[in-house]
Formats: sequence, C-alpha cells, structure tokens
Amino acid sequence: MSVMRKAIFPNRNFKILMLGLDNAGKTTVLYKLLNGSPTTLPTMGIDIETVQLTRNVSFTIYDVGRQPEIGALWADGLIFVIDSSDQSLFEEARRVLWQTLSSHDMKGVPVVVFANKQDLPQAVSPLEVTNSLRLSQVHHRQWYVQGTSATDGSGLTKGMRKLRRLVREFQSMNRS
Ligand code: G3D
Ligand code: MG
Repeated sequence: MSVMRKAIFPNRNFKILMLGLDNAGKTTVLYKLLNGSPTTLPTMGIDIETVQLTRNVSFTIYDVGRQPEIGALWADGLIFVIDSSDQSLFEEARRVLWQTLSSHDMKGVPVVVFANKQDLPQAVSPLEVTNSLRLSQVHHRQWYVQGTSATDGSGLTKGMRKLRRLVREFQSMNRS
C-alpha cells in the first residue's frame, strides 16, 4: 500500500476530497491508504479530517451526515463513498452527492464513487449503485464507480488510479 501511495500522484499537489454519509467507510479507506498507521490520524469524531496522503497529496474527509453545509469546499478530485449494503440510505446519499456536485467549486471536477462494503452478502453491485445515484444523468464531468471493500483494501488501488487519470485529464483540459 505504501508503494501505491507513492505511485498515485507523483508530480503535483492535489487536493482530494472524500465524502459520504456517516458509516460509509471513509475513515477505513483512509486507514488503508495510510498503510494502517492510525496514530497519524487526528481524533475521530470531528467533522473534517485532513491528512497529507503523500508529500503532494492532501486528503480531506468529510462526514456529510454531521455537517450539512457543503459551502466553500473545493478539490481537484472527489471520492464519494457509499455503503453498498444499506439501500435504505441510497436516496440520502444521492441527494448529498448531487448537492455537492452542484456546488460551483465542484464544477467539472471528476468523481470516483467507491461502492464500498462489496464483501457483505447484502451489498448491491457497483452497477446498481450507479443506477441508484443516477450517475448517467451527470453531465460535464467524468465519473467512475469502483467496487471496494475498505476493510480488506480491495478496489482501492484501482479506484485511486482511476481518479488520478481523471484528474489529470480534467487539468490538462482546463489548461488548453
Ligand atoms: P465513516 O468514516 O464513513 O463514518 P468508517 O465509516 O470508516 O468509520 O466505517 C464504518 C463501519 O463500517 C466500521 O465498522 C467499518 O469497519 C465498517 N466498514 C468500512 N468499510 C467496510 C467494508 O468494505 N466492508 C465491511 N464489511 N465493513 C466496512 P464498525 O463496526 O467499526 O463501526
Ligand atoms: Mg469517519
């Protein structure tokens, strides 16, 4: 995993925002990305946690359930984590995602959805998550849905690499 951290965004400073409802698995994702070194993390229970994932990648976690105002958050790339095993929360997750994407600071910013908890028997597929979030109606930005299991780390590398690619494409488009 630490090799993965270095490989992700080698050249520039990036700000990644990770958000999702409470209990989606955000902190677990971050732990895995940090190579299981929870002592480097700030105390749990605060609304916004920011860590330096690598020298040039800052990672901000946002528990939307705890703080409804999205406000002036911005990022180069967005990760939206959803608990694929709890369909009763899909509508709320969709509302939060769409509200976030409608923010001016998020204009065009690519989003990778982590359809998390794929290891649980009641989890629905990434495709079903895609449909529930109505991602086919998302225009003017790149998006991708990655099935993940944050507890064992599966899918995280793939999802982060995809995000890197989309962020690079977005930035090169904006420069030209
Ligand atoms: P949050 O930071 O988004 O609020 P957490 O979510 O990372 O705190 O995770 C909430 C709970 O879901 C935790 O369980 C965590 O272990 C579990 N979880 C996270 N990702 C996965 C996953 O991929 N699979 C499974 N099976 N569980 C996951 P606890 O019991 O510690 O509350
Ligand atoms: Mg958390």
